[in-house]
Parts: sequence; C-alpha cells; structure tokens
Amino acid sequence: MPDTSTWDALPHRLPDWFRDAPLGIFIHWGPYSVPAWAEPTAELGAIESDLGWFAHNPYAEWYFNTIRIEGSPAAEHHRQVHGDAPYDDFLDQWETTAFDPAAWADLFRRAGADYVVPTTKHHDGVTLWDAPGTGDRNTVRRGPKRDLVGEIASAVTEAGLRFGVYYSGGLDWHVRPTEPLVSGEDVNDRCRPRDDEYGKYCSAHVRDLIDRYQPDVFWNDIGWPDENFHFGQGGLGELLEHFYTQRPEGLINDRFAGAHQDFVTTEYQAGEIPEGQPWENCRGVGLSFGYNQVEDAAQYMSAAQAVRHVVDAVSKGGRVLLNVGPRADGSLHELQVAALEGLGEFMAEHKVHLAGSRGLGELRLKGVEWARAVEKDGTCHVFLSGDAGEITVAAQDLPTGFAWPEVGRTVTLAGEENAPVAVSAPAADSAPTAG
Ligand code: FUL
Repeated sequence: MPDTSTWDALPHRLPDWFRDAPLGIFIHWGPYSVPAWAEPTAELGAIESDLGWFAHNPYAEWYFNTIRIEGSPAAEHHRQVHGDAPYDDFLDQWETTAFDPAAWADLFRRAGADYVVPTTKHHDGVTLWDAPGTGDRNTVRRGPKRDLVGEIASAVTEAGLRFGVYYSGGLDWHVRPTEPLVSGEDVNDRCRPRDDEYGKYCSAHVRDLIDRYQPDVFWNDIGWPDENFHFGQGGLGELLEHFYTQRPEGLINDRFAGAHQDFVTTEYQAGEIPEGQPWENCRGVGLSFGYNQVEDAAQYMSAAQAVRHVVDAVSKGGRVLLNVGPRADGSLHELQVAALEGLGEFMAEHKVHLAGSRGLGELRLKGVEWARAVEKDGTCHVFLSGDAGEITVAAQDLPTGFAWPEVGRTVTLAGEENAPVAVSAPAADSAPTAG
C-alpha cells in the first residue's frame, strides 16, 4: 500500500475543459488490429462471474492472451488462419497505408468530442512510439515505421481537441511474460508484475510521453507495479508530480490501485457510478475496443444508441470515452463512422445543453421508453425517446422547479432508431407570471 501522507500532497484536479466535456474518443490500435478477431460474446459487466470471460474474451486487443488459452475459440481461429505464427509477426505485418490522422481528428471533432485518448502501449507491450528501452519492438522501428502517437497527438491538437494517453502500467505480456490470464484474480494479482525495475521502465515511458506529446489525460490501466509506488527516482509519485507540473490542465484516471485519482472510470456495464465525483464511462461502439472483424450491426451501437449512451452518462453527472477500433491499415469501419457522425448531428444542436450541465438523471414518463434530464444555466432539458408519434407528458412527471405548461408538454417522438428529441423549460421563478 502506498504511503498516503506523500500521495496526499499531489493535486486533485477537475479542469474546466474536462468538467464540461460530455464526450471523448478512445482509440485502441495495435498489432492485435491485424488478426482483429474475438468472439463477440457480451458487454463487460453483463455477465456475473468472470469464469469463461477470458477464454471467450470479446476484446480483440486481448488476442495475445486469448490465443494462449487451450481450447478457446480464439486459439482455434489462430491455428486455422495463422498457423503457429508468433504474435510479434503481426507487428511486422502491420501496415498503416490508409491512416489519415487529420481525417480522424476532423471526424472526432465533428462528433462533438473534446478529447482523444489513443493507446500508446496496451497489454501486449508494443509501444506506438519509439519508447525508451523497447529496442526495436515499437511501431517506429517495425511494422508501420511511424510515430503513431506523435501523428495522432499533432492532428488532434491541430483540430483544437485535447490529447490524452492510455498506458497499460499494470500488464505487459512481453516485458514480464506469464502464463495466460484466465481470471480476474490473475489480472489483479497472480499475473501482474510488481517489481520496481518494471515500474521504472513504465515510468520512463510515461515521462517520455509527457515530455514529447504534452498529454492532458494520463489514462493508466490495470494498476501499477507495487514496488514503484514511491517518490524516489523513477517512482510513480515523482512521475505524477512531473505530469501535474508539466500539464497545468492535466488529470489522471483512477486505475492506480487507489493511490491517487482525479476521476473514476467505469467500463461498459462494470463499475459503480460514484456519488459526487467526476466520472467517465468507456466502451467500444461494439463489444470490443480493438477492431474485431467479426462484429457487425448486431454488435455495433447505432447512432441513436450512441447518442442515448452519451446523454445517459451526462444526465448522471458523467461523460463517455467512446472507443473506435481502427482496422490495421487505419481505416474505420463504416458503422463506427456512422455512430460518430450521428452523434455529431445530435451534438451540433445539443452539445451546448449537455456541456457543463447538471445531471437530473433518469425520468419515468408514461408512454415514453427512455427519458433523461439535465439542467444548464437554469433551463431544464429533457431528452425523450420512444415509439414514433405524438404524446403528451404530464407536467407533474417532469422535473420540478421549471416552468412546464400546466397542461403538460406535447412531444413528437422520433422512434428509437432515431436520436432522442428534446424539450426544455426555464426555471419556474424566471418564467413570466400569468395574467
Ligand atoms: C481494460 C483493458 O483490459 C481493455 O483491453 C481496454 O483497454 C479497457 C479500456 O481497459 O481494462
């Protein structure tokens, strides 16, 4: 357990840009995007026990692990399609011929996102920049032969968006190989490297990311090596101090084993929404973060579902880090693009009502399948979705304190395949009085 007296000295940040951001874009891209295969089983958190999760892992970015689980469908798929190819062959096969970072950034901006967080090192240990101590096992020396982190950082910043970095501090199956992980206990405990040497390696990586690319989010994953929880040279404490000093509007997530955090993360349906703390839900457009060639419309959220997902989070005081999993070549699946473009259409009109709003949560309204409310600058905005047609919502069922017409509010719902429609009312005391 880290020494909390020193950890307490670190700042706790909620910069305005993050507080007001309803949406960020996550990018999972790596050698796993070459085989791009996982069983599309279920959303994380939708299944009670993790038994079977790992052998049937829907996360394509876990391919390195899943194919090593005897008898798993991924192991079978790998044998049939790729023979006995070692995982690192995918790094060499990885070509990014269709990668257009400016076009990505433009799409993300149009979707209404304020920040973009790509993977810089996932659990396979391959770094997407020329990271110190990685030898040639990175995308600059092999495969793409490009500084993918740098290219994304520049494009995103030029588009006026904030840049963040995902980094897997907890797991690195290359630097500290273990037997395949088959349970949550393996992830959090048995197979997680703890030594300071590995911690210093991670720390040097993230310091390099901070100095080169100026990220405003440090999104760590799966904890941090236990013996590196110190403020000495090369320790996590010193790294976080460096981050906070270099990045005055930067903040970190909650995946540092409780040592320090600025915001809480939930993932698909897993994790609790915290009371009174900033939070962010992450999920893929489909069931995977890394591109999964098996997925199609059956797994991908439609634009309307993506919109409802974002509005739902904002109405509960949070935001969404919505993931795209590009194909290896850098192109994006048309259904991922459609979800982002649909979000963009909605956000063009309603982002202004969501950004910096106060969540009023879920409403139960007769005849309406789905309703969420927020309050922004004294005005209440209610978003409604349900079977297409006209409906009158009773005034007493709408949030109190706002000037809803006494007879209720008549709304034309657009059908669940379309984005929710919105109605609004000013604060009751600001409304002109009758008569
Ligand atoms: C998880 C990872 O194991 C997933 O692959 C993904 O990166 C997600 C955002 O975090 O914990």
